[in-house]
Amino acid sequence: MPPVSIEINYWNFDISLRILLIFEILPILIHPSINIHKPPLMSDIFEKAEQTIAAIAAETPANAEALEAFRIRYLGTKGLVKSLMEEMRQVPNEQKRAYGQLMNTLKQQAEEKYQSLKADFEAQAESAAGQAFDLTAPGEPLPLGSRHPVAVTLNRIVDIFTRMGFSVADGPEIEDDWHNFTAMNTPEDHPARDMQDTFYVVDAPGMLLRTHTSPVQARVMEQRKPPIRIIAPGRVYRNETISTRSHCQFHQVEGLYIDEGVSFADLKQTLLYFAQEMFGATKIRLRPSFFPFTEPSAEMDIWLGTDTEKNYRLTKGTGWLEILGCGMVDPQVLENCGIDARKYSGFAFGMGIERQALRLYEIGDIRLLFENDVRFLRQFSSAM
Ligand code: 2U9
Repeated sequence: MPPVSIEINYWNFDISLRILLIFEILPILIHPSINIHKPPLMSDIFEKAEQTIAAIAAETPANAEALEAFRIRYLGTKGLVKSLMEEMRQVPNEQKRAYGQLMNTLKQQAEEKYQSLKADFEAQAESAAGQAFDLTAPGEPLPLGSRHPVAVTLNRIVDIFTRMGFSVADGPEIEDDWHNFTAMNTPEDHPARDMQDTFYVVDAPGMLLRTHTSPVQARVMEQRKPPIRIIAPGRVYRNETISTRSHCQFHQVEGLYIDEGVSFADLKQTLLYFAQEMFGATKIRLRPSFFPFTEPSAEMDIWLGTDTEKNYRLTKGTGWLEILGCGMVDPQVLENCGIDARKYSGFAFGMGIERQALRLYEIGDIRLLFENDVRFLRQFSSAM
């Protein structure tokens, strides 16, 4: 039988087949990335990985920007490490293990180089910042605080009495009933306790927040022999409704002078000197009053006059302004505190500091003194 020859003539193909050949199949066959006619050689893939490892070792990024470029080139989401890992699909099973190890080395080396250079550049940047710090430059100005108006007022009072030979004493703010009330001639059912209702410590019966600084003087009298010449400034508490004029906490200065032959004349002269120094007052007056711990007792007023509208308003048209309470220490109080009342006598006085501060600085609301709002306190920055 003669051989059969089949001639394939392109032009014999149907038009749609010819389009398919030219536009769909030919581009696939000639595209460089698709090695249909040339499957990848395993040796090429391995070689490329090894070359990349060598390239990483040879890289020398000189600064942080170059290091970032290094990271993107090797470790980025479209980086070489990732694309080489994707080649794993092409590696025959028996070589996958070897290729996997190569990939581990590659990734590890790229990571290690990146991390160590990153630490180097960060340290360099830090020390460069240190060098840029000018030790001779003037410092940042620190905002200066100022004394609280209550402290300024108290300091003035303390200063005047220390000039007269009084020393400052202090004691606990949580007191026992004896020192706060009973020793001060205010036993449990005394009506004066109503005016000095306070806060009681629930877990410690008989303990309370002191209502005045008198227990400080009582404690000094228990411990020392006369002559005693002390002032006791400090915080005190009362169960008061808080308003513009009163608060449940405030500060007092109390004074005590005990010696042989101390008289009401001594009290008067001491407090006149205080009024002159503190307020520039020209005269004082003493009005009879009552306190459980002094007998006789008095309220001291200073003369302001009614010349100015302010003085008229402050003194309610009388010219006199009440400043403090005072009196001769009740002999029973001396005895309560272990002092022989037949041998010694003394005078005492007490004043509220906030009240003086409100008047001195013309502050209209006592609560401002306890809020510690710097916009308020800043206004006293010139006071000492
Ligand atoms: C002892 C004996 C007597 C202290 C005194 C006052 C008068 C007085 C008030 C002023 C305004 C309290 O803050 S205030 O409400 N105080 O009027 N205080 S005599 O007498 C003492 C103190 C201690 C051992």
